[in-house]
Amino acid sequence: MSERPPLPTAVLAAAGLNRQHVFDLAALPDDIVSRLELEPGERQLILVGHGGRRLWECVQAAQLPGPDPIDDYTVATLQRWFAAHAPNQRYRILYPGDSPIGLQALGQLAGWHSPSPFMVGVDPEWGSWYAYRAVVVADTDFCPSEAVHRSSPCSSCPNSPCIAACPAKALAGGQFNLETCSRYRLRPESACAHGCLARQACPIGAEHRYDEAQIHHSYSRSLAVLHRYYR
Ligand code: B12
Repeated sequence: MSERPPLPTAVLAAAGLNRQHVFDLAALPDDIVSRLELEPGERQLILVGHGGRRLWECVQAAQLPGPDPIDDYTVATLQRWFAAHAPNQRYRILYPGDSPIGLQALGQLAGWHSPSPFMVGVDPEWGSWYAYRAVVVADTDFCPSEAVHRSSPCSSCPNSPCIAACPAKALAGGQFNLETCSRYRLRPESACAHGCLARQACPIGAEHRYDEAQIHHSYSRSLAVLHRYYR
Protein backbone atom coordinates (compact mmCIF):
# COMPACT_ATOMS: atom_id res chain seq x y z
CA MET A 1 0.00 0.00 0.00
CA SER A 2 1.37 3.43 -0.89
CA GLU A 3 1.88 5.98 1.86
CA ARG A 4 -0.64 8.78 2.11
CA PRO A 5 0.73 12.12 0.86
CA PRO A 6 1.02 15.04 3.28
CA LEU A 7 -1.28 18.03 2.76
CA PRO A 8 0.62 20.50 0.53
CA THR A 9 0.63 23.52 2.83
CA ALA A 10 3.14 25.97 1.33
CA VAL A 11 0.67 27.89 -0.85
CA LEU A 12 -1.90 28.13 1.94
CA ALA A 13 0.73 29.32 4.39
CA ALA A 14 2.01 31.95 1.96
CA ALA A 15 -1.59 33.15 1.57
CA GLY A 16 -1.85 33.70 5.34
CA LEU A 17 -3.82 30.49 6.02
CA ASN A 18 -0.87 29.22 7.97
CA ARG A 19 -2.54 26.69 10.28
CA GLN A 20 -3.93 23.44 8.86
CA HIS A 21 -4.99 20.16 10.40
CA VAL A 22 -6.21 17.07 8.54
CA PHE A 23 -8.61 14.75 10.39
CA ASP A 24 -9.86 11.40 9.16
CA LEU A 25 -13.62 11.67 9.68
CA ALA A 26 -13.67 8.11 11.03
CA ALA A 27 -11.41 9.20 13.89
CA LEU A 28 -13.54 12.20 14.98
CA PRO A 29 -16.01 11.96 17.88
CA ASP A 30 -19.62 11.17 16.94
CA ASP A 31 -20.99 14.43 18.39
CA ILE A 32 -18.88 16.39 15.91
CA VAL A 33 -19.43 14.11 12.90
CA SER A 34 -23.21 13.98 13.42
CA ARG A 35 -23.42 17.78 12.87
CA LEU A 36 -21.61 17.67 9.54
CA GLU A 37 -24.38 16.04 7.47
CA LEU A 38 -21.80 14.13 5.48
CA GLU A 39 -22.27 13.03 1.92
CA PRO A 40 -21.17 9.66 0.53
CA GLY A 41 -17.44 9.39 -0.14
CA GLU A 42 -16.39 12.18 2.25
CA ARG A 43 -13.44 10.88 4.23
CA GLN A 44 -11.55 13.82 5.69
CA LEU A 45 -12.07 17.12 7.46
CA ILE A 46 -9.50 19.84 6.86
CA LEU A 47 -9.39 22.57 9.49
CA VAL A 48 -7.75 25.78 8.30
CA GLY A 49 -6.78 28.70 10.49
CA HIS A 50 -4.58 31.73 10.58
CA GLY A 51 -2.13 32.96 13.18
CA GLY A 52 -0.72 36.47 13.32
CA ARG A 53 -0.86 39.29 10.78
CA ARG A 54 -0.09 37.70 7.44
CA LEU A 55 -3.70 36.84 6.54
CA TRP A 56 -4.91 40.40 7.06
CA GLU A 57 -2.07 41.74 4.88
CA CYS A 58 -3.16 39.36 2.11
CA VAL A 59 -6.82 40.30 2.54
CA GLN A 60 -5.97 44.00 2.32
CA ALA A 61 -3.93 43.39 -0.83
CA ALA A 62 -6.84 41.48 -2.42
CA GLN A 63 -9.14 44.55 -1.99
CA LEU A 64 -12.35 42.54 -1.88
CA PRO A 65 -15.41 44.77 -1.77
CA GLY A 66 -17.95 42.86 0.40
CA PRO A 67 -18.66 43.03 4.14
CA ASP A 68 -16.84 39.70 4.82
CA PRO A 69 -13.49 40.15 3.07
CA ILE A 70 -11.71 37.58 5.24
CA ASP A 71 -14.28 34.87 4.54
CA ASP A 72 -14.44 35.75 0.83
CA TYR A 73 -10.66 35.69 0.55
CA THR A 74 -10.45 32.36 2.42
CA VAL A 75 -13.02 30.67 0.18
CA ALA A 76 -11.40 31.97 -3.02
CA THR A 77 -7.96 30.85 -1.81
CA LEU A 78 -9.24 27.35 -0.97
CA GLN A 79 -11.00 27.03 -4.32
CA ARG A 80 -7.76 27.90 -6.10
CA TRP A 81 -5.82 25.56 -3.83
CA PHE A 82 -8.10 22.58 -4.54
CA ALA A 83 -7.99 23.28 -8.29
CA ALA A 84 -4.19 23.26 -8.19
CA HIS A 85 -3.41 20.56 -5.61
CA ALA A 86 -6.37 18.20 -5.53
CA PRO A 87 -8.12 18.79 -8.87
CA ASN A 88 -9.93 15.47 -8.95
CA GLN A 89 -11.20 15.52 -5.35
CA ARG A 90 -14.70 16.49 -4.28
CA TYR A 91 -14.89 18.96 -1.42
CA ARG A 92 -17.43 21.07 0.45
CA ILE A 93 -16.59 24.16 2.46
CA LEU A 94 -18.81 23.93 5.57
CA TYR A 95 -17.31 26.97 7.29
CA PRO A 96 -17.59 29.82 6.37
CA GLY A 97 -21.22 28.80 6.14
CA ASP A 98 -24.28 27.98 8.16
CA SER A 99 -23.24 24.60 9.61
CA PRO A 100 -23.31 24.57 13.42
CA ILE A 101 -19.69 23.57 13.89
CA GLY A 102 -17.93 24.21 17.20
CA LEU A 103 -14.64 25.53 15.93
CA GLN A 104 -12.94 25.66 19.31
CA ALA A 105 -13.89 22.02 19.91
CA LEU A 106 -12.13 21.09 16.66
CA GLY A 107 -9.23 23.31 17.69
CA GLN A 108 -9.01 21.42 20.96
CA LEU A 109 -8.68 18.13 19.07
CA ALA A 110 -5.97 19.65 16.85
CA GLY A 111 -4.17 20.95 19.94
CA TRP A 112 -4.61 24.60 18.94
CA HIS A 113 -7.06 25.61 21.65
CA SER A 114 -6.59 26.27 25.33
CA PRO A 115 -9.36 28.20 27.06
CA SER A 116 -8.46 31.64 28.43
CA PRO A 117 -10.32 33.80 30.98
CA PHE A 118 -11.50 36.02 28.09
CA MET A 119 -12.79 33.00 26.13
CA VAL A 120 -10.77 33.46 22.97
CA GLY A 121 -8.52 30.40 22.73
CA VAL A 122 -4.86 30.85 23.57
CA ASP A 123 -1.93 28.94 22.17
CA PRO A 124 1.70 29.11 23.38
CA GLU A 125 2.98 30.34 20.01
CA TRP A 126 0.30 32.70 18.69
CA GLY A 127 -1.26 33.72 21.98
CA SER A 128 -4.89 34.63 21.23
CA TRP A 129 -3.97 36.10 17.85
CA TYR A 130 -5.30 33.27 15.74
CA ALA A 131 -8.71 32.14 14.50
CA TYR A 132 -10.43 29.40 12.55
CA ARG A 133 -10.96 30.33 8.92
CA ALA A 134 -12.37 27.23 7.20
CA VAL A 135 -13.72 23.73 7.71
CA VAL A 136 -13.68 21.59 4.58
CA VAL A 137 -14.91 18.03 4.16
CA ALA A 138 -13.50 16.15 1.20
CA ASP A 139 -12.95 12.75 -0.33
CA THR A 140 -9.19 13.32 -0.06
CA ASP A 141 -6.71 10.84 1.37
CA PHE A 142 -4.01 13.05 2.88
CA CYS A 143 -1.94 11.87 5.79
CA PRO A 144 -3.82 12.86 8.97
CA SER A 145 -2.07 15.48 11.11
CA GLU A 146 -0.68 14.73 14.56
CA ALA A 147 -2.32 16.76 17.31
CA VAL A 148 0.08 19.14 19.00
CA HIS A 149 -0.07 18.68 22.74
CA ARG A 150 1.08 21.73 24.61
CA SER A 151 0.17 22.85 28.07
CA SER A 152 -2.11 25.85 28.55
CA PRO A 153 -0.10 29.07 28.79
CA CYS A 154 -2.76 30.41 31.18
CA SER A 155 -2.05 27.74 33.78
CA SER A 156 1.46 29.10 34.32
CA CYS A 157 0.60 32.79 33.95
CA PRO A 158 1.58 34.28 37.31
CA ASN A 159 -0.80 37.22 37.70
CA SER A 160 -3.41 36.97 34.92
CA PRO A 161 -3.07 40.54 33.60
CA CYS A 162 -6.13 39.95 31.39
CA ILE A 163 -8.40 39.74 34.42
CA ALA A 164 -7.14 43.03 35.88
CA ALA A 165 -7.26 44.80 32.49
CA CYS A 166 -10.99 44.27 31.91
CA PRO A 167 -12.69 47.58 32.78
CA ALA A 168 -16.09 45.86 33.00
CA LYS A 169 -14.80 43.28 35.52
CA ALA A 170 -16.35 40.67 33.24
CA LEU A 171 -13.53 38.23 34.08
CA ALA A 172 -13.74 38.63 37.85
CA GLY A 173 -12.56 35.50 39.61
CA GLY A 174 -11.44 34.03 36.30
CA GLN A 175 -15.08 33.34 35.34
CA PHE A 176 -16.15 35.02 32.08
CA ASN A 177 -19.50 36.80 32.15
CA LEU A 178 -20.59 37.37 28.56
CA GLU A 179 -23.52 39.58 29.52
CA THR A 180 -21.32 41.92 31.61
CA CYS A 181 -18.76 42.04 28.79
CA SER A 182 -21.38 42.67 26.12
CA ARG A 183 -23.28 45.37 27.99
CA TYR A 184 -20.05 47.23 28.68
CA ARG A 185 -19.03 47.01 25.03
CA LEU A 186 -22.38 48.49 24.01
CA ARG A 187 -22.07 51.56 26.24
CA PRO A 188 -21.49 54.86 24.43
CA GLU A 189 -17.75 55.70 24.48
CA SER A 190 -16.92 52.18 25.72
CA ALA A 191 -13.19 51.46 25.76
CA CYS A 192 -13.97 47.95 24.48
CA ALA A 193 -16.32 48.68 21.58
CA HIS A 194 -13.68 48.03 18.92
CA GLY A 195 -11.13 45.96 20.85
CA CYS A 196 -10.71 43.95 24.04
CA LEU A 197 -8.41 45.39 26.70
CA ALA A 198 -8.16 42.01 28.43
CA ARG A 199 -7.01 40.28 25.25
CA GLN A 200 -4.54 43.05 24.54
CA ALA A 201 -3.07 42.67 28.03
CA CYS A 202 -2.25 38.99 27.46
CA PRO A 203 1.56 38.63 27.22
CA ILE A 204 1.49 35.37 25.23
CA GLY A 205 2.31 35.74 21.54
CA ALA A 206 2.15 39.54 21.88
CA GLU A 207 4.43 39.92 18.86
CA HIS A 208 1.64 38.40 16.71
CA ARG A 209 -0.99 40.89 17.83
CA TYR A 210 -3.16 42.04 14.93
CA ASP A 211 -2.72 45.61 13.72
CA GLU A 212 -5.25 48.22 14.77
CA ALA A 213 -7.21 48.00 11.51
CA GLN A 214 -7.73 44.25 11.85
CA ILE A 215 -8.70 44.53 15.52
CA HIS A 216 -11.15 47.32 14.67
CA HIS A 217 -12.59 45.32 11.75
CA SER A 218 -13.25 42.11 13.66
CA TYR A 219 -14.52 43.72 16.87
CA SER A 220 -16.87 45.93 14.87
CA ARG A 221 -18.38 42.76 13.49
CA SER A 222 -18.96 41.19 16.91
CA LEU A 223 -20.25 44.55 18.19
CA ALA A 224 -22.83 44.58 15.40
CA VAL A 225 -23.96 41.09 16.51
CA LEU A 226 -24.31 42.35 20.09
CA HIS A 227 -26.30 45.40 18.95
CA ARG A 228 -28.77 43.10 17.19
CA TYR A 229 -28.96 40.76 20.19
CA TYR A 230 -29.45 43.39 22.90
CA ARG A 231 -31.50 45.91 20.96
C1 B12 B 1 -21.37 32.90 19.04
C2 B12 B 1 -19.95 33.37 18.95
C3 B12 B 1 -19.63 34.58 19.56
C4 B12 B 1 -20.63 35.38 20.39
C5 B12 B 1 -20.65 34.93 21.87
C6 B12 B 1 -20.15 33.59 22.21
C7 B12 B 1 -21.26 32.74 22.88
N1 B12 B 1 -20.93 31.86 23.76
O1 B12 B 1 -22.42 32.91 22.61
C8 B12 B 1 -20.06 36.81 20.29
C9 B12 B 1 -20.74 37.54 19.14
C10 B12 B 1 -20.17 37.66 21.54
C11 B12 B 1 -18.62 36.52 19.92
C12 B12 B 1 -17.66 37.46 20.03
C13 B12 B 1 -16.35 37.23 19.66
N2 B12 B 1 -15.81 36.14 19.12
CO1 B12 B 1 -16.84 34.55 18.78
N3 B12 B 1 -17.73 33.08 18.17
C14 B12 B 1 -18.95 32.62 18.26
C15 B12 B 1 -19.13 31.32 17.47
C16 B12 B 1 -19.80 31.71 16.13
C17 B12 B 1 -19.95 30.23 18.10
C18 B12 B 1 -19.49 29.85 19.52
C19 B12 B 1 -20.46 28.82 20.04
O2 B12 B 1 -21.50 29.18 20.55
N4 B12 B 1 -20.14 27.55 19.84
C20 B12 B 1 -21.03 26.50 20.13
C21 B12 B 1 -20.85 26.03 21.56
C22 B12 B 1 -21.80 24.87 21.79
O3 B12 B 1 -19.51 25.64 21.65
P1 B12 B 1 -18.81 25.37 23.01
O4 B12 B 1 -17.53 24.68 22.66
O5 B12 B 1 -19.75 24.83 23.99
O6 B12 B 1 -18.52 26.83 23.54
C23 B12 B 1 -17.31 27.47 23.30
C24 B12 B 1 -17.51 28.85 22.71
O7 B12 B 1 -18.86 29.22 22.79
C25 B12 B 1 -16.61 29.68 23.58
N5 B12 B 1 -17.28 30.82 24.21
C26 B12 B 1 -18.21 30.83 25.15
N6 B12 B 1 -18.54 32.06 25.47
C27 B12 B 1 -17.76 32.86 24.72
C28 B12 B 1 -17.70 34.23 24.65
C29 B12 B 1 -16.81 34.80 23.74
C30 B12 B 1 -16.77 36.29 23.70
C31 B12 B 1 -15.99 34.00 22.91
C32 B12 B 1 -15.05 34.58 21.92
C33 B12 B 1 -16.06 32.60 23.01
C34 B12 B 1 -16.95 32.08 23.91
O8 B12 B 1 -16.06 28.91 24.61
C35 B12 B 1 -16.72 27.71 24.67
C36 B12 B 1 -15.73 26.66 25.08
O9 B12 B 1 -14.73 26.43 24.13
C37 B12 B 1 -17.65 30.86 17.29
C38 B12 B 1 -17.37 30.13 15.95
C39 B12 B 1 -17.81 28.69 16.00
N7 B12 B 1 -18.60 28.29 15.01
O10 B12 B 1 -17.42 27.97 16.89
C40 B12 B 1 -16.88 32.16 17.38
C41 B12 B 1 -15.48 32.23 18.03
C42 B12 B 1 -15.56 31.46 19.35
N8 B12 B 1 -15.30 33.64 18.27
C43 B12 B 1 -14.12 34.01 18.09
C44 B12 B 1 -13.68 35.34 18.25
C45 B12 B 1 -12.24 35.65 17.84
C46 B12 B 1 -14.53 36.30 18.77
C47 B12 B 1 -14.19 37.77 18.98
C48 B12 B 1 -12.84 38.04 19.63
C49 B12 B 1 -14.30 38.37 17.58
C50 B12 B 1 -13.93 39.76 17.48
N9 B12 B 1 -12.71 39.98 17.00
O11 B12 B 1 -14.70 40.58 17.83
C51 B12 B 1 -15.36 38.28 19.84
C52 B12 B 1 -15.03 38.39 21.34
C53 B12 B 1 -15.15 39.77 21.84
C54 B12 B 1 -16.05 39.93 23.00
N10 B12 B 1 -15.53 39.84 24.18
O12 B12 B 1 -17.20 40.17 22.78
C55 B12 B 1 -13.21 32.90 17.60
C56 B12 B 1 -12.25 32.44 18.69
C57 B12 B 1 -10.88 32.10 18.10
C58 B12 B 1 -10.00 31.50 19.13
N11 B12 B 1 -8.72 31.85 19.06
O13 B12 B 1 -10.42 30.74 19.97
C59 B12 B 1 -14.26 31.83 17.12
C60 B12 B 1 -13.84 30.38 17.30
C61 B12 B 1 -14.54 32.18 15.62
C62 B12 B 1 -13.41 31.86 14.65
N12 B12 B 1 -13.70 31.96 13.36
O14 B12 B 1 -12.29 31.56 14.97
N13 B12 B 1 -18.46 35.27 19.46
